Amino acid sequence: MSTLMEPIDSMKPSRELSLWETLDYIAKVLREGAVEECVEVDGGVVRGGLGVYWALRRLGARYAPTGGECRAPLEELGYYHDFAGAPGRVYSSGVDLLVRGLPTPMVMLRSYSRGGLRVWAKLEWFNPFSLSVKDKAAYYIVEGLRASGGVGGRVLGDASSSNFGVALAGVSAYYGARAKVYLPANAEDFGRIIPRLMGASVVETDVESTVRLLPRVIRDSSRGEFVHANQFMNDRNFEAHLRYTAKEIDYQARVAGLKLSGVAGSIGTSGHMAAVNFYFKSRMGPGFPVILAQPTGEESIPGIRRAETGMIWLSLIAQGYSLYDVSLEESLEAVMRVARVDGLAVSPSGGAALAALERHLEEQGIEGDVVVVVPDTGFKYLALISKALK
Ligand code: E1O
Repeated sequence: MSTLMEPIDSMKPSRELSLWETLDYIAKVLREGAVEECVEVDGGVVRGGLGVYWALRRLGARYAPTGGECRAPLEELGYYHDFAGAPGRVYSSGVDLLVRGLPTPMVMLRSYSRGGLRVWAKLEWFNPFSLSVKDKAAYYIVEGLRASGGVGGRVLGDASSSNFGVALAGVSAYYGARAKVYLPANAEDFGRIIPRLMGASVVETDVESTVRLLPRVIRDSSRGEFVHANQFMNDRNFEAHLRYTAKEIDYQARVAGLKLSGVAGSIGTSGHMAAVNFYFKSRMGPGFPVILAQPTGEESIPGIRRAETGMIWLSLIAQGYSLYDVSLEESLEAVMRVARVDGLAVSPSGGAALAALERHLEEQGIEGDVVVVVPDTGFKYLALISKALK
């Protein structure tokens, strides 16, 4: 007997399960690499198997099993269909490019590969709006707002170290909304200028970190000035990276025949790396190495901060990762090493992830294929990089 499948888009859930109610189902689906339960659909409405339905929907599968044997491997459920691409790389909009342009490319780094280890950089600057990993969070958050009442004519506001503000401004412009971006004192020039170019308003402050801006953002949004996108708490940030960044790495490892033996990255909201951690701990087992970089002590590395400053998904969902303190100097040394051997200019946060990986390798070697998420390009951090060259 075979399994009957129906498109998830054709089903309406009888109620919504939150991300938190769905996590165990997501973990099970990833662990098994298959679904072993049917979604019960009655007149187009999902009556039973809501957990499986929401897990598959959140992971971006196209079909759900609805009858027969009720067992199907993920591939047969259109699980990787998100990455089918666009013929000729021709797109109807920047948003279309952002979504159907995925996966972002992965490049082997000669500067970090050695012996039985190959290190792959996943280049998130190939996202079109902010040229950074933050496009995915902004897009997914705005999609959520569009689904619950629309965004046209509205103002979408948030605090950002720079990249998320640009991404929010770009996606908002496309959907006829306006962004309002609150920046800390150490924001980058591009973070002050590009959102304005995209029609956003920018509030420049002398507050020293993005999280410390939140009380003001929450106060202004509760006065009804704007809708708070809330990259630090909105679960759509985490979900975007579960469905995209993490699943992309999974997909890319499969098609390239990699022996995936670890993933490294850096943390700001923790959206992307908490999702990567949850995904691969579920899929590969709790011992799968996930290596995270945080800035040492009081040092500032653009876009990232220390775990103890509070990151919802990292503290509540992610477990068993290895966290390394990385200095700005070490980050910039890593940026230089990649630039001089591979000819690629990665961001300081990408350098931090590589420095954390290097530290991990000194403590316990890894063989096989390790993916390092590079959130951004070095082209945006000229002042910092030119100082490092002196
Ligand atoms: C890494 C990250 N590298 C760069 C960021 S501070 C939040 C955010 C912003 O407002 N920047 O732009 O947030 P997540 O942990 O997924 O990514 C860390 C250059 C960044 O800009 C995040």
